[in-house]
Order: sequence, then structure tokens, then C-alpha cells
Amino acid sequence: MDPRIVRTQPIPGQKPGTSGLRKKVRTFEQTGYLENFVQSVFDTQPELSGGALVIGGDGRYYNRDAIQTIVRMAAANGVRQVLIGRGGILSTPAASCLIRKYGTQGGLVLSASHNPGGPNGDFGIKFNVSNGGPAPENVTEAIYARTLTIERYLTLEAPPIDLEQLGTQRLGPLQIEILDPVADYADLMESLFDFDAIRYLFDSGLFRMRFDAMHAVTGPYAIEILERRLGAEPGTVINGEPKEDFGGGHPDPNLTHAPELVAMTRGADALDFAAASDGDGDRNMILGKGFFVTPSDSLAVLAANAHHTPGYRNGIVGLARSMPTSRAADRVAEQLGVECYETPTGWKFFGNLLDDGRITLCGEESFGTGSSHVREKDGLWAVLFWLNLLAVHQQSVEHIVRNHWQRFGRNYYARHDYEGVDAEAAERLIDDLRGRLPGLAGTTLGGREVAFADDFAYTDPVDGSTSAHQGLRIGFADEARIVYRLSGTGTEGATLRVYIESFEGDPARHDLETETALAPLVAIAREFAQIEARLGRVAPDVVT
Ligand code: VG1
Ligand code: CO
Repeated sequence: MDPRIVRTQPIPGQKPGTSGLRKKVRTFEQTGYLENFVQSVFDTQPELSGGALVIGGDGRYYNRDAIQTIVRMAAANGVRQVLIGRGGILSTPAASCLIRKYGTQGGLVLSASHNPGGPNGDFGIKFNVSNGGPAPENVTEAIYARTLTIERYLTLEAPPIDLEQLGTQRLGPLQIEILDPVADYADLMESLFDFDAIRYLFDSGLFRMRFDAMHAVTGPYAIEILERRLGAEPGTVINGEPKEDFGGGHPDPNLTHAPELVAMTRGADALDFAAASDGDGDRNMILGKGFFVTPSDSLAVLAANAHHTPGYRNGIVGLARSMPTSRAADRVAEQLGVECYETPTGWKFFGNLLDDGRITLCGEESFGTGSSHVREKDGLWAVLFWLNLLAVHQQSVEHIVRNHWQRFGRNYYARHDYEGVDAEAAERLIDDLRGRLPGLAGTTLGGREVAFADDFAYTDPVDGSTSAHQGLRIGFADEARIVYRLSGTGTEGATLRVYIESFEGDPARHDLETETALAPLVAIAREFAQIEARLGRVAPDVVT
């Protein structure tokens, strides 16, 4: 089984975005497309030769084909061992868990996260480094540079490996281990949270919850952890069977894309608790009875209550949030006397802070929360964290959040997405806005005084690397804020994201509808960026 050298040529556009290379399945199916990218990983990461690699994905269409291709290429490139989840399944946080637990040199995670799947949907591939986290920018840049000069890839002729059979197989010198995708991850969760207390909560019969796996990767994980290990009633996990096309749905856990679950938290028969995760299991949505927890608030609440859980009983050393995430977490950090770091969007920026022991928890407004336990955001982890708090406090979700607002104040928050807009028009909108920011501080917009306005740039405090142009910020003297940036995960046109936040310290004003509270700022944000005139959109496509 000698390696075969296949001639190829560079394919433009293989630059990883916020979270890996994401394209239409049809693009990935082009001759050499996946191979070029994978070979570029092997060519730029020499430690993989003779090393070990975790491989798995969210089970979407093309997952299995991609794994077969990658395994043959790994063998031809001298990889010693690959660890693969049975059926090719690994949630993104479980992949991170395995890389860390088995000390591999990295992993290839196959997912386009919350983007729809199927032959006409999206696919994606992401290289994670040996700390278990997404490759930092210098690594993704090197991989991309390689895709522009590549001339050959290495593979071998071999029959497909058996992805269903647990245990060891060989492909020439390559040792292939098919692992239970759930067990190691479930053990890790059990080590962090008070499973006895949560089991007691379920046993009481007074507490009803549903977890919506959205026919994506978390089904098997949630069934094992919630129903088997914690004794939640059968049927607690809904849409628990992973499907290649996610049942035709859009596996994005938010109020727009999980309406069925949201409905279950309302009305006479409302659940006490409901949660959902996305395609690859790294996002989470938390709902109480008739109550939605904003992801930015969720991070702040978890941080303020971390010491109530076994895994974080000694408290947290520091916090981090992505720049567009609301500043609710900053207030908690301040009271706890710890640092709160502000990073660009994307989990890769948390890696150094976690590795260096500067932070324990981190999160993003985009339904992402996580901690030092792995190097990815982690949907089920957040759900278990909330369950642990509900068991300890014996209070409703709403009560816990309202108490939090009383103590720290409330950050009203919303994100408005304008999807599939003309890419050039969106770029121009951002460029023109950028040019108008200098000189804005000290003036007023819609009667509000601007305190600062800038193009966010980040210097990593651990390795000194810099990342410029990470979003435009306009901060007001009353602590309100507007942020504009373009999405780095889409596969069609551009998506403009507008993030709007205001702060309310007075508990008497904590009951407003978010829409009402933010209406004046939304108007400022739309007018200042001339969204309607430039993009031809009168309203956002999705509000979260
Ligand atoms: C989006 C979110 C970002 C998140 C990223 C990956 O990126 O805004 O916070 O880290 O998706 O999440 P963008 O560039 O489209 O705004 V996932 O669940 O797709 O791995
Ligand atoms: Co995801």
C-alpha cells in the first residue's frame, strides 16, 4: 500500500473564516477540493507525521465520505494513529475533549455548525491544534498560504474503513481507533457538575425539561447524559436522532429556528426548563418557563454562580467575552475582582487565555459558552451548568436571572442580522463607516453622547499577536453601544451583523421588552450606517 502522489493545482478561496473552511457541499465535492485543504494541513503541520489525529464531525451529508478521504491521506502522510468517533460522529466539544485526553497532535473537525446540511447545504472542515482548540490565526494563515501553491497530494488506494466497528483497524502503518463518541465526554461532564443533585431534581417529579437536539450531533450525547446518567424521563431529548440533513431544519438554537421548543415553555403546560444545541453541539440556548436567557446574560450568570458547582468550586480566575458580546460579564468580573478580557469574534482567541491560566469561563453572544475544560464552546456543558444551578438554588430560571439583574444591573441586548446581502455593498458600508469613526467621539448621535468610536483591534496578551479590523464599535457615554461587523461563517453573499446594547441599573426598569428598550439605539444604528439605502433592507432577517 504505497502512497500515491496525485498532481493537483491551487483552488482559490480556501481561506478559513471565523471557524474553519465552510462552503457549499457542491464546492467540497469538486475534484481535489477537500484533498488540497487536507494536504495543506499536513504540509504545514509536520508534527502530524508520526503523530496522532482526532477525526469526527457533526454527521451531516458528506461527513462519511470526507472521513474516508482524510484517513487515506493520513496514512499516506505518515500519521501514526487516528482516533475517530463511531459512525464518524463527534460533537465539536467532544473532539476537543478527545484531543486533550489522548494528547494527540491535533484534530480535524468536520462541520458547518448551524448552517443547513444535505446535498444542497453546507459542509466545513477545521483544524484544531494540540490544546484541543481551533488553530490560531498564524496557523490558519499558513494553511491558506499552502493552498495557494499546492501541486500534489498524497493518498493511497484502499477499501473504505469500517466506521461502525469499535476498536482497532490498520491501513498500512496507520492505526485506526474507532471510539465511542460519547463516553469520554460524558465522563468529563460528570467530573464537573453535581450529577446527584441534578438526578434528585429530575426524581422530584416537580421539574420538567426538554432538550432539543435539532436532529444534529448532540442527540446521542444528550440521551446518554440526561436520560441515562441523570435519569430524566425518556423523551426529555427531542429530535434526538442525528440526520444528514438535520431533518431539513436549520440547526441553530435561537428563538427563530427552534420555535417548537420555545412554544413548550409557554402556556398552561409550560416546561420549567428547555434547551437546545446547534449542528455540531457547541452552541446552547437556555429557556425558563416563559423566559429566554440572552446568551450574554447566561455567561454572566454562570460566572457569578460558578462556585456553586463542583468543577468550579474555587471560583474563577478570570473571564473573557468576544467584543460584540454584551458587557454583563464585565460587571461580574469587576465584583469578583478578576480580569475580563475582550477578544475578537471566534473561539480561537480564547485558547491562549485558557492555556495561560488567565481565564476560567468565556463566551460569545452567539449562543456560545465554555470554560477551561475543553478549548471549544460547549452546548451541553452550558445546559448541565444551568441544571446544576437550578438544583442548588431551587429557583426558577427567571428568578435566577432577575436576581442577577438586581445585583449587577441589566444589559439589554440584541443582534440584528442582514443575511445574504450583496457582498460588495456590505464591504463598502463597513469601509465608509470606518472612515466616519474618527472624530465621532464627543459628538452626539440621536441625542446620545458618543464616548468612543473605533475599529476594534486585538493584541493577544500571551503571545503578542495582533488582529486588526475585528468590528466597528460606537460606545456612548450612558454605556450603550452599537457594533457592526461582517460574518465570517457564511457561504452565500455577505451577512451584516449589528449588535445593540444598553445598560439599565435601575431595577424598576428591568421589565421592558428588549425591543422597546433598544428601539432608539436600533434607529440610530440603522440610520448611521444607512442600511436601507445601501443594502435595500428595511428590516433584519434574524433578530437574536
Ligand atoms: C459566528 C458567530 C461567532 C461564532 C462563529 C462560530 O461567526 O458570530 O460568535 O464563534 O459563528 O460558531 P460569524 O463570523 O458568522 O459572526 V459555530 O457554532 O458556527 O462553530
Ligand atoms: Co456550532
